[in-house]
Amino acid sequence: MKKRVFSGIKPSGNLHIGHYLGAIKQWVQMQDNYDNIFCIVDLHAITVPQDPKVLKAWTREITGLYLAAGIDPKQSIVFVQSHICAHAELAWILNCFIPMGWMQRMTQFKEKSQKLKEQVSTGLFDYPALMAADILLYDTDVVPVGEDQKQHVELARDVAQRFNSIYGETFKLPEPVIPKVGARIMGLDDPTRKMDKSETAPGHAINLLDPPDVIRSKLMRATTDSLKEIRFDGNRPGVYNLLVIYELFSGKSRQEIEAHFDGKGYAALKKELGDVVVEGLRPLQERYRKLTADPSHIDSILADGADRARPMAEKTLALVKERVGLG
Ligand code: AQP
Repeated sequence: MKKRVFSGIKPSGNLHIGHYLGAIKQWVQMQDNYDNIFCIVDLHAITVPQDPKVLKAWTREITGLYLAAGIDPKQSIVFVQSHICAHAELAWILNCFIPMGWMQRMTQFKEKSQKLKEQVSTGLFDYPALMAADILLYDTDVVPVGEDQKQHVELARDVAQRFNSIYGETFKLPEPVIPKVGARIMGLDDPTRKMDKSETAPGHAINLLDPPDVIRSKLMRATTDSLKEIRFDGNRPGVYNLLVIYELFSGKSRQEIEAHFDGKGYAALKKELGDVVVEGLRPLQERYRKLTADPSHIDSILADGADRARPMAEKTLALVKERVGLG
């Protein structure tokens, strides 16, 4: 029996290279060795305001990008979270087992609520309960995520343990898997902050569907520092971030990269980085255009994915309701 992977992305903006290097690339690499479920988590997206038409369009765009990046819908289940009611239903039940103190410790809520102030929704606070439901419904073993999501996966594990200790073995305990390199790709304009899809500053992120000239010009404007040497030095966040992106797209070792750029300046680094990123994204962009030429193709993949995932989710939910005494 293969171990099960569950992961997802919110359709709340353009996917960027942080999503690719921190999440999707890992999913593709792990695909053959695991039993995979990849979700487009639209219920999570509405924790902040969304335009309904744009939300639907992003849901389909992200599905196309999963497939273009190499997720095979025959091998892996790909579906939309809101197509399976069990996610919202289990989230409500888990809410009743998660102490407020656990939720109040979640750093992502603290950061996001500072920006939104009194407009912040209860749904955003409750985000980790819904994410725990997503993971626990499918007997998930492994959750590949970027560093920012580790705390949420740990909460899913804690609530599973708590529920199991009250009602007996019900949920499998999931483990987060964080990539060694690329777990936190930083903004090009401000390398002290995570590359973020809700950040709209034009030089912040390289989106997966950006044309080559846009990619090159964003990189040429990326923040560096006033030093000269091109080295993997975590204390120089701008240059370090560019080198990590270069490392992940080129597949070269850090030693090779430092030797290659020895004596060269930042303009050369940015230019060559532009070349590797453009070439790295070219096949994905070409596949995306082919896959989305017929929009009904994406919809039929999502319908099939929901049909395959639903019985698993409903089985877990029925067991939970029985244990709790509902119905
Ligand atoms: N910059 C990043 N570096 C590495 N991994 C990243 N991920 C996101 N940004 C980076 C990983 O991608 C997966 C899906 O992310 P998500 O959609 O759940 O949330 P997000 O994109 O991280 O949300 P944002 O950027 O904060 O956008 P909004 O403002 O729309 O909510 C996760 O595994 C994440 O770690």
